[in-house]
Amino acid sequence: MYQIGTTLTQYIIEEQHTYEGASGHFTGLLNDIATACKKLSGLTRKGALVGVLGAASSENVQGEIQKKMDIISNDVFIEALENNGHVAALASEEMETVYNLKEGKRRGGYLVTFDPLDGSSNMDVNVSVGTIFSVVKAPKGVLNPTAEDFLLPGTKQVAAGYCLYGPSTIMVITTGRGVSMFTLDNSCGEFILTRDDVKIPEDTKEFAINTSNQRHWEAPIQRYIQECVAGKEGVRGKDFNMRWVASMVAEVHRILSRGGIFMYPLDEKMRKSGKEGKLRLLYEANPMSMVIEQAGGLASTGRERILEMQPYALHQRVPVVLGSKNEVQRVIDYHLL
Ligand code: P6P
Repeated sequence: MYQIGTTLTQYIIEEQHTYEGASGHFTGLLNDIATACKKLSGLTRKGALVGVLGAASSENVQGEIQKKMDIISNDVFIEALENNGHVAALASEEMETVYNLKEGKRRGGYLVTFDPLDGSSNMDVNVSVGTIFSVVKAPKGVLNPTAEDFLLPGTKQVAAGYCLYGPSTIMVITTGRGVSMFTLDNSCGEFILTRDDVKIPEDTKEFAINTSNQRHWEAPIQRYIQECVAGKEGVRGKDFNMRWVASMVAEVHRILSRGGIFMYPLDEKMRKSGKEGKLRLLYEANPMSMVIEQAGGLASTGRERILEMQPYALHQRVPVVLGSKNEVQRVIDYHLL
């Protein structure tokens, strides 16, 4: 446990001292990620003032029209991470293939996968967006890692987290020893520790799902949501509230802050189009699942633990049910019936 008010820089350096023989590369990498998030916080705040809103003229690998900020934020992340010798390669929602470092740039011991601006369509309507990142160890002695090197189960992540660009800019990090939250103090440009060892309430009265897809849901999800909506007159015996921000970072942060369950399940419409879910495994589901589990929650596809899945593709999609332990377990149990 660190004292509230500790800066992220101090926190990371102290953490380094607890790892025997630490090289400092991990420390440097987390600081580079923080630098990228500070820059993105400034850009997202300015929005239209710097002409970063609206669509670019390109599509990403998902077939989604890229927003100008998607491309700008991807470039900001690459520029912050490729120059200091802490990473061996990068992968992103916004790039079809692995980003190998330019000739002559020092390679480091980590691979970073990121969604530079998750929920970016919310930028145009001034609703919170965020960055999600996942860190694994790079293969030793490989100058240019390939996509295969990124395809590790989520249990192999050495760090994961997100940065939420909302009324405050809040960075949430886990290195496998609990979850810490840092709020950006714009007056000094430092992330300040505002919550440490975060724990999610095991029960909740709040669910998050895009109910416009209801007619496509599978039976276990139909049942779970119908019971929530039935409220205290139904089998649950209590009323529920619903939230849907369409920005996973905002939903997860709410759950970390006060509990809840977030679901983007597989549905019949996805099945018919050959999709395995909406959210991406490597740079949305895995990092968020590590954060949620480190805070005492659960993260499942409904049928298996997300962190134990063996990825087969960089941009693989996966169903997601995560949040308060007892609610997620109930959804898992409904899938077993
Ligand atoms: P829908 C944003 O595009 C995202 O990947 C997540 O951040 C968010 O939870 C979800 O998709 C929103 O999906 O179908 O509501 O637009």
